[in-house]
Amino acid sequence: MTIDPKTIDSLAEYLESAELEAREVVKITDAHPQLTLDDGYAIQAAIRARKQARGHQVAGLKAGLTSRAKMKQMGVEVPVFGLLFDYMSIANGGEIRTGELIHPKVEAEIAFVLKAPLRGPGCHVGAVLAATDFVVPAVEIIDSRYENFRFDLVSVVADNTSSSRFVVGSVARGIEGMDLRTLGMVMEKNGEVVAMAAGAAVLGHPAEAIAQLANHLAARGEEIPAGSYIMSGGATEAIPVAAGDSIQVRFQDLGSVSMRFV
Ligand code: 0L1
Ligand code: MG
Repeated sequence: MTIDPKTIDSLAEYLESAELEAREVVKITDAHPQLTLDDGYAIQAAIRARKQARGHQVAGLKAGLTSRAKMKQMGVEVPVFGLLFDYMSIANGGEIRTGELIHPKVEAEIAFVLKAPLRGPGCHVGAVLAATDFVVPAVEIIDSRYENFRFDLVSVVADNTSSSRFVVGSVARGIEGMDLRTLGMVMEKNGEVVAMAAGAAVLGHPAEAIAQLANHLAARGEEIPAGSYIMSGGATEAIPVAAGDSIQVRFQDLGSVSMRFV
């Protein structure tokens, strides 16, 4: 850690206020170029503590920047991990108020729900599949608090990996007989196809993202608890949306997920 607890708290306040006030800010490494990835995760943990102190609960976990398309789009080489909170969950088919967001983008994801805890180190795709209760289709709405989505790895981790809203579809399926690598997703914006992908776009297999999350948490003495909802990361690049837009993502074998931006 290169910063003291007071600086961690003040950077958490800086980023969380930007989120809650839907206001973009300068990336934190401009003023603090010495920050490390561990510092970024410490700031993210301080944001979690601030939300929990106000009565919010963690509703899930996420891996981000897990596809080549996303890594290329954002100019990074490794995945990141973040938190989803209760107020971020929007019903399938529901409305998302853009006035509460800065510059939202959407991405199609496969989400996992676990029936057993997952603990690293050494967690792998096989262990994730054995611990999976079912998978559900999902769309994540990301909304970096940084100007023009311009950030580095440390800054985006501190900003809770741009978590903002998420929508979960209503078809849940056990993974028996499913090949998540070839599972297709087609995203339509206002009725036009804007992105498509297969599950393998996420680190070769979306379960790999969950394994990497378990290994990341293990290095911090934590595990993924049974019952957790975890988003494996956008298979497609992220698509910008604005008020008036409708998004529908059709998932092979998993139904569809839709929302309207108002
Ligand atoms: O879920 C994601 O892949 C987003 C991670 C953060 C990067 C971004 O805001 O695009
Ligand atoms: Mg995502």
